[in-house]
Formats: sequence, structure tokens, C-alpha cells
Amino acid sequence: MITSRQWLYLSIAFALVLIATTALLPIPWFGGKTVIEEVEEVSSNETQMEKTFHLVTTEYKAKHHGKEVEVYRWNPGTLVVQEGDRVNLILHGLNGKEHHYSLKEFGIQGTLKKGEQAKVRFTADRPGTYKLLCHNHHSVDASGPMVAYITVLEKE
Ligand SMILES: [Cu+2]
Repeated sequence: MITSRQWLYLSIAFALVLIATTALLPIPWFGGKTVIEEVEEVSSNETQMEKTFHLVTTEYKAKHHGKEVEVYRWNPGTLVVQEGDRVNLILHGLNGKEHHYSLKEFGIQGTLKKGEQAKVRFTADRPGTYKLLCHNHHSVDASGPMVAYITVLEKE
């Protein structure tokens, strides 16, 4: 004879098995995905939204025909993000006295001084390749070009 207390334990055990099965088996109303897959997908989309990059101002020197030449660069000089990403650029002034920079298409401009940091934030809301340009070192003749190419990939 099964007592009412035993029925209660059996019901709880059955409920637990049902919950575990729901999490592990693909279910049609979650698009054929398990609950666990669904949760993982949501959290990976969230982390994809915010991207942080550290860029350093670097300097290279060389001697050409007895004359010292130097060139400045953003390092890294190529960044790739997805359309819709929130992008954080943390600029570190390692070499060079100061760098007046702009990222024209996103309305960003500022000055990065040696030994200091600058933070740039924008939402990559349009596909294309954009230039984080230093205006002090804008071309080969001006010890550049000091430019970081930021490519925003179109959302699929
Ligand atoms: Cu510069």
C-alpha cells in the first residue's frame, strides 16, 4: 500500500525527471534546441555586443643614409567588429609626445599624450572600414601614416 507521503515523494521525483529532460532534450517550441543551448546562445550574444580593444602608440626608428627616420603606428592597426557591437577603444600613449586623433564617421576626436590613456566609445552601427587617424602623423612625410583600420562587418 502506498501512503500519501510516498505519493508526494514519487510526484517530486517525477517532476525532477521532467525538468531534467526538458533541459537536455531538443524541444520543438524552442526551435528544436534544448533549454541549455537556448540559454548559452543568449549569453554569447550578450558578450558579443561589447568589445574592448587596447591600442598602443608605437614608434619605429631606423637610419637611412646616415639620417635617422621614425614612424608612428597604432598597434594593433587593424580591428574587426560586427555591426551593432558597442566598441571600447582604450588608447595608451606609449611613444610620441602627443597624438591628435579622430574617427570622423563616428564623431570622435581627441588628444592622446605620452604616459596617458584615452577612452573612445562608439556603436558600430554601419558596415564599412573606418580610420582612426592621427593628425600629427597622417602621412608618410609626417612620420606616419598612423592609422588604425576598423572594419565593421555587416550583420548576417
Ligand atoms: Cu601620432
